[in-house]
Amino acid sequence: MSVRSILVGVVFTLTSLTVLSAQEELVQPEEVHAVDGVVTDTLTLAISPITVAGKTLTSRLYNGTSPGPTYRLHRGELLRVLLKNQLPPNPDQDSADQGNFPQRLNTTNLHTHGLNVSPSDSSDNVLLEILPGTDFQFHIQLPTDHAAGTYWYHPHHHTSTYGQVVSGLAGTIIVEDVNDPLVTDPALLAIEDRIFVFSLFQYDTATNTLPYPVRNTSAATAFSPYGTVTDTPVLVNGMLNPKVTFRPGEIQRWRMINATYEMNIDVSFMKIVEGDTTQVAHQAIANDGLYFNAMRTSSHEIIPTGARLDFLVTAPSEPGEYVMQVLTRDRQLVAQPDPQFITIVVAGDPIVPTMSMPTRLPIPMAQGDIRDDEITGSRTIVFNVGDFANLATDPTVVSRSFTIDNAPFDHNVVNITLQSGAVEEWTIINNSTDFHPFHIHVNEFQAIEKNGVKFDPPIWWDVMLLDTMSTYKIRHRFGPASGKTVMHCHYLPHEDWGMMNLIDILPKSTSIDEAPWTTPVAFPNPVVGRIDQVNVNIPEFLSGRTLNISLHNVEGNLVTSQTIDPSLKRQVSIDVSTLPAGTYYLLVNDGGVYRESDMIVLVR
Ligand SMILES: [Cu+2]
Repeated sequence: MSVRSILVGVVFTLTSLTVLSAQEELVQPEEVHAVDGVVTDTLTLAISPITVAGKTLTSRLYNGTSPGPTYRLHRGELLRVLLKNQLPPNPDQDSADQGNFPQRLNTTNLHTHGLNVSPSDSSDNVLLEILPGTDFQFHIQLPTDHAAGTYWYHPHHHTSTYGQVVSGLAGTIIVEDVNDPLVTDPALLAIEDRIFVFSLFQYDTATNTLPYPVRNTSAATAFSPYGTVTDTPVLVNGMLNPKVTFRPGEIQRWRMINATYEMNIDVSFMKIVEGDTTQVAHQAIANDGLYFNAMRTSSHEIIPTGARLDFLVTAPSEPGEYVMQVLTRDRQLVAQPDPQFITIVVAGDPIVPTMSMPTRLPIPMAQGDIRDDEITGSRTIVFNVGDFANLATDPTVVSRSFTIDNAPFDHNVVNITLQSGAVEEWTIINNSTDFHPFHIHVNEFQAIEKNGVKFDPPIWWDVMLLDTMSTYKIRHRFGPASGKTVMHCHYLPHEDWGMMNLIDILPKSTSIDEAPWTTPVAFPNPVVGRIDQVNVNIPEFLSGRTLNISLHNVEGNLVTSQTIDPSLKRQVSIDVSTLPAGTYYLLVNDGGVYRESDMIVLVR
C-alpha cells in the first residue's frame, strides 16, 4: 500500500481526528524493576470493573487493571511472581471434560511468551492448573545469555486461554539491553521506550461481561462457546485512540505487542495534512524480542496475533500533529473498517543535544544463525483443519478438527520428543485455507524458507503467521532447559479447540534409549482436586534402577519421600490425606540420569 493510498483513507477522517487530538495521553502500565537481580510481584486475578472504550465491563483482571504491570529485568535475573487466583469456583469443575472446548474458565496459569526459560516446575509451565481460590509462586530464571527484547505474559491454561485473554489478562516483560557498549550501541541505550499493548475485550452487551462458556451440544453453539459476544475496538494499553507527545527531534523506542485473540495489527505512521506525504520517521528494529540484522523502513508493518514489533520513531523537527494508524486485519488478514488512530503530538523545545540513531543493532542470538552443519534432526509438521461435515449431528467434531500432525491436543499424549541441545530443521506445512500463527514455547526459531524461496536473511521469530496452503522451513536450537511444553496456533479459539501439540524436551544427560515416558507419571491426571491418595506409575524401562519418589511443597521443601526398586514395584501410592490444600511437586529421580516432575494441586 502506498503512502498516498493510506492518506486518502485518513483525509476522510480528519473531522474525527480533530476530536481525537483532545484525547488523553497514552498511559504506560505500572512497572516493576528487578532489585538485586529479582523482580518480585503479586498478580491478583479477580473479577473487577474496568472502563474501556467508554463502557464499564466486569472482567477477569490482574490487580484490577489491563494490561497488567510491566516487568523489567536483565538476562540472568529472576522473575518471581505470586499468582493469586481469586476467581470464583468453576461451575463446570466436576462436569465431564469435553476435551478441546472452552470450559473451566476460572482455572489459570502463566505463560511467559517468548522467554527462553524452563517449561517445568514453577517456571513457564503451561500444564499447571491453578484452581480458583489457590495461589501459586512462579520462579522464572532467565539464562545469562538471554536475548534482550520485548516479551509478554498471559494465561495459557488449555480451554480457558481464549476467554481469559479477551478478559484483558496480559502484560509486558522487557529484557533490558545489556549495558555494555561492546554489545549495545550507546545511542540505543540512550533511547527511552514506550509500550503499546494492543488488546480488546469481548463481552455480552446485555450483561457487559464475558459469559461463562456453553458446552458444544449443538451446531449453533459449536463455534460460539461464549454466546453472542461483541468485541471492543482494538485498544492500546486499555485506551481508545490515545495520543503520545514527544519533542521535536526526539527518538523513542516503541515496543508493540499484539495481545488480541485472533487479530493481526497493521500499523503505519503519517502526517494528517491533505496532500502532505511526510511520515513520522520510523524504523523497525526487532520482532518477537529479537533484533533484525539491520533496521528496516516500510510504509506499514503487520504484527500477527501474539507477536511483537519494536520501532525507533523519530519526531519530526517541526512541531505538529501526526498519526499512527492501527488497522485491524482479521484472521484471514482482511482489513476491517474503522481503523484506530493514535495521535502523535510533536511539541515543546527541540531535544538537546541532538539524539542519534544507533549505527548497529545488538546481535539477536549469541550463537548466531543456525548453520547447516549444526542440524541434528529434522521433522515435518502439518497444520490442518477438518471439514466439519458432521457438525449438525456431532457438534463435538470441533474439538477434534483443529490438528497439528493429524493430532488435536491431548494432555495425555506427547506428540514430539526431543533432547535438549538438539538442533532441528522442521518443514511446516499449512494444509488448510486458514492462516495460523505458529508459536512454540520457550524456544524461538529461525525461518529460512517459504514455498521454496529463501528468507534472506533468515528471520528469528517465535510467532510465524502461516500463509494458507504453504510450506515453510524453520530451524530451532533447543537450549539446556528440559520438560514438557507446547507448540500451537496463536489464534486463541483455534488453540482452545485443540490446535496444539505437546513436546517433551528430555534432559540432555539422559542416557535412556527406551521409548520415552508418554503417559503421566502421577494420576489421576491432572492431579488436581480433593485427593487423598496420589498414585505414581513407573514405566517398565526404568526397571533395574533405584528410584527416589518425593513430594515437595511450593517452597521446595521435602514433604515425604520413598525409595523403590521398580523391578519389584511398578506403582507407588502416596498418602496425601493429611496434607493441607496447596500446590506440590512430585519428583521421580533415578540419581540424576532421568528426572520427571509432576504438579499436584490439593483442594480441601
Ligand atoms: Cu489457527
